[in-house]
Amino acid sequence: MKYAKSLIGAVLGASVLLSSAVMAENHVITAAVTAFKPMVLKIAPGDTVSFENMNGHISNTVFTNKDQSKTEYIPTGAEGWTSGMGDNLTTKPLTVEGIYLYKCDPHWGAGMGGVIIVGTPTNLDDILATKPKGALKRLVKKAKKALK
Ligand SMILES: [Cu+2]
Repeated sequence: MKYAKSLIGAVLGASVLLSSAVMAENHVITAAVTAFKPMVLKIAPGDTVSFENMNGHISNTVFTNKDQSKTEYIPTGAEGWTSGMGDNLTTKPLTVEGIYLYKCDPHWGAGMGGVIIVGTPTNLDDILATKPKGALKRLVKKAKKALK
């Protein structure tokens, strides 16, 4: 009896996993010269994102500050990513809701970065509280505009 119950549980669990896997979508962001297109992408929790045409580019959620410390502008509990130079990358399912900022290291000076908004932008105030400057400020502005 106990065995039967756990078996039913396992089957139910597997079918829930399967249905969420079927519903999850993959979205494509294409690197073009010194821009990611689309620059702002809104997706549902559990979706994945593929970065394509990445020859000469990097997709990186780790930002280096002036004092060489590192900051990730992603929701608490989320996992960021850093692609290899020139590598196309597909993220793991982005399950934690919020705003994810990323940049291309070689072209960050030209403002090459992007915004992925997963579900509800839970960390918008946290990001604004860091008083972003320069290209980062521009990214946050785009995010806010997309949320209106
Ligand atoms: Cu680039």
